[in-house]
Amino acid sequence: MKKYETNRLRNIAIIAHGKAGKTTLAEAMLYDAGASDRLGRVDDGSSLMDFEPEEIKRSLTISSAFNHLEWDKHKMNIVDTPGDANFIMDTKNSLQAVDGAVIVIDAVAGVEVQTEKVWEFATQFRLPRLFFISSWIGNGRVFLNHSWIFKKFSPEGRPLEFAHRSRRFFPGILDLLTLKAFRFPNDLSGKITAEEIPGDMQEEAIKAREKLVEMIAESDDALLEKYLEGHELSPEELFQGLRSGVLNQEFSLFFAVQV
Ligand SMILES: Nc1nc2c(ncn2[C@@H]2O[C@H](COP(=O)(O)OP(=O)(O)OP(=O)(O)O)[C@@H](O)[C@H]2O)c(=O)[nH]1
Ligand SMILES: [Mg+2]
Repeated sequence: MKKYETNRLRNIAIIAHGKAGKTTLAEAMLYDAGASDRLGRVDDGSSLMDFEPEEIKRSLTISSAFNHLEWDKHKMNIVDTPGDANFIMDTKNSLQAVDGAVIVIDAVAGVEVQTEKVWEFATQFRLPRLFFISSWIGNGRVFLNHSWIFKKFSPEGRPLEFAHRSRRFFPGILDLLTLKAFRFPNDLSGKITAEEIPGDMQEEAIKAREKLVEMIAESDDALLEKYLEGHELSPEELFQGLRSGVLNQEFSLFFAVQV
């Protein structure tokens, strides 16, 4: 078995309200990283994470499942946790053993009872966290109208991505760091194409990027000084700022891709 230095190991839990899409996200991560050669699905019982007979029968996670993948020379142990209220203590137990958490929020349902519960657990264990917005239905507005998610959990949080509003482009995202539009294929080929952001969305994206960069700059004195002097922050500086801001729990970031 391949060995990894401890600084290249990450234990990450996926947490959320029931049915938000945790297992589906875990399956997509495993597939995308090449840890699995097929995309497991909860709906047809082919999930690698929900493998217990009772889980397959009920199409839901009953106890935390573990799997790992390699990404950028790091080993990531992924813990897919239950979101159903009956099994939420299992989730709490799993959170004691991880370095960070991804909180999945269904774009349509928004913040639900167990979302608040798992947020409390993550706070209790002082875990750095990211948000992942699932189940976009081709309408970027859904996400924009969810600014109350930010207000509730992370007033300093910012989106890294917007959903692309154009039907022609969907499924796709606008990446605010690179200011590029990325289009996902409708198959599982993984061939993502990058394009310019369309004119009618540019102003909005640029404004959102300015706020994101300001937030990143504020997380680090050296970056803030450079930013206030009017210098551009390099992609590496932005990345490092994002990383330390999330690790120090100064802010959370919002990703949104699963459709
Ligand atoms: N369209 C769409 N459907 C999704 C997405 N994510 C999950 N689903 C569907 O939502 C349902 C629940 O998904 P799961 O991945 O089992 O959700 P979960 O959060 O693991 O649920 P529990 O384990 O019961 O807490 C399934 O029917 C999925 O196919 C998404 O991003 N888009
Ligand atoms: Mg599940």
